[in-house]
Amino acid sequence: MLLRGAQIVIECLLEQGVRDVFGYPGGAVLGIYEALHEYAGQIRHTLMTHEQHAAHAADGYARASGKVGVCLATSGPGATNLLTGLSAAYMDSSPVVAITGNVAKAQIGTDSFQEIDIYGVSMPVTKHNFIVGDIRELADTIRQAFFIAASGRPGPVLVDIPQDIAAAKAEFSPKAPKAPARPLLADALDFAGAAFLIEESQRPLLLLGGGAAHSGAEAAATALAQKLGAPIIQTLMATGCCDGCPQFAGLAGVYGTPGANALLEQCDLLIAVGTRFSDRTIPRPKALARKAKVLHIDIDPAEINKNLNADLALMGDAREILEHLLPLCPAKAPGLAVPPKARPGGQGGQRLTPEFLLKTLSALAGSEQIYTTEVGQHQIWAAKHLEISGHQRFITSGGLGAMGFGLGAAIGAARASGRRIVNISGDGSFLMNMAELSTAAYYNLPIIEVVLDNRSLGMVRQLQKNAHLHLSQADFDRGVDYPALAQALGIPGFAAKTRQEAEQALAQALASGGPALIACQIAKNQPA
Ligand SMILES: Cc1ncc(C[n+]2csc(CCOP(=O)(O)OP(=O)(O)O)c2C)c(N)n1
Repeated sequence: MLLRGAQIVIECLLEQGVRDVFGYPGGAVLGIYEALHEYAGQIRHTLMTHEQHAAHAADGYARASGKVGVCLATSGPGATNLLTGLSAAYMDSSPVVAITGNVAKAQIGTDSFQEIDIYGVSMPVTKHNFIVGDIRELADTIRQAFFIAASGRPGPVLVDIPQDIAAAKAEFSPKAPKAPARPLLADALDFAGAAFLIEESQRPLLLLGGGAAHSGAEAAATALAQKLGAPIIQTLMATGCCDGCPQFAGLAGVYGTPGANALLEQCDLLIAVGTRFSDRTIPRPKALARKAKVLHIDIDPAEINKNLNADLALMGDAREILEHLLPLCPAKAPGLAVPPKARPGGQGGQRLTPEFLLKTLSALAGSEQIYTTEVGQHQIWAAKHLEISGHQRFITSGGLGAMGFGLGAAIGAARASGRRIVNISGDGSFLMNMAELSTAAYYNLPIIEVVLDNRSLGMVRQLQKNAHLHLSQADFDRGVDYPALAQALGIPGFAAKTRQEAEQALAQALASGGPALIACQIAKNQPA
């Protein structure tokens, strides 16, 4: 059939099974928005308040559903606004396809209105990107973008479509979507070597990263840890993966628990699954590498020996590799004891503390709860104190650490799952993206925004204090009435200063089913 480029875009999205798009219109995407209107009822467009959050929403959608998330923006400022969101998806290996409009081909390179070389600018923060120069290539380019985003180690892909390509006509014939490429798989020799390393070890330890969470390796990792009598520790990206497992020993790294970090020092074999060994997880790689052998399991060959040298690597999907490895490994007597979990919870007398709040939330939340977070101390408290089990999920910006991520991701996750989302925020992060509450309100999304109000950019404050610097621009008390602000946006707002008020507000907000905000006043000085 003969279709306009913009219609071909929508046909290709439908072909890929896309039913949700997060975006913001503008001149260079008028054609695509026109086509969206023509196809209304087949694709649901969520109009965000900022393109950055459209990219975060696509990312949150992908993480909550396992499918590719899609965002759409106009040329120039619309496209550049996507970049932080794409960077977050890139660093956390989340499959996103971003579609941007651009000025007409003839205007490219003339400094025309809202013209930006988004192809050039997005190159370092996307897995791959395209600019479509010929209408006949449009459909296959979009298909390729989905294939690349979801294959191997997932990531964001950008497709830039000049305005005249969206307006031009071409023949379109549907094609079945191509399944993502199967990851590399380690061979029998690699597995034999890994089994030997494990057999030789006295004190094995499992470290799970985002790749383990992404591939659904929880059960296989738990089974392996139990067979080897080995504790499991995790990076921020794997939060919630193995919370319920008796072998689970907490968060590793800079903000990790002392118990988990001590295990890193004591182990003689580190079985690292789907982690890139970021500096936040392994701040002193040399100290660790001297003590322990490293068996690195990862889908991306570029990760092997990048930040930490591996004695052996098994390349492939984390779950598949662990499932293959399990029967090859000998059962072992425990070498390292699992330290008691550091979850104080009850401390602080009657004061409202993050621990109390997050534990209470965990107790009240149902088995389908999805948590998202912004970035700061509240993010670390959430990772440490939320009790995540079963189908519950934890979605956070681990690599880029982008304040503003959470509420956008919550909107995407709500669209993907229909489940209730609780976004854990700080007051600084909330002030960065609060306009997005109007999106939650407008679409009546089941999102509860929990603002941990410490009247400061707490994590910056903590860094300044730890480095004996002056407290510079880290404290602010703008006297914002958060509940009133929520009400102005059309959603219920609660203020909690005491434990009792927090408990009541959480219960009411959780019961309401719709969007809500709870502002919880907590102390300024509490470290993450
Ligand atoms: C977009 C962005 N700008 C700046 C930072 C640096 N930064 C990291 S944590 C933080 C403070 C966050 O404050 P808040 O949201 O109130 O959380 P808290 O640490 O107080 O829990 C800042 C400014 C960042 N991560 N992202």
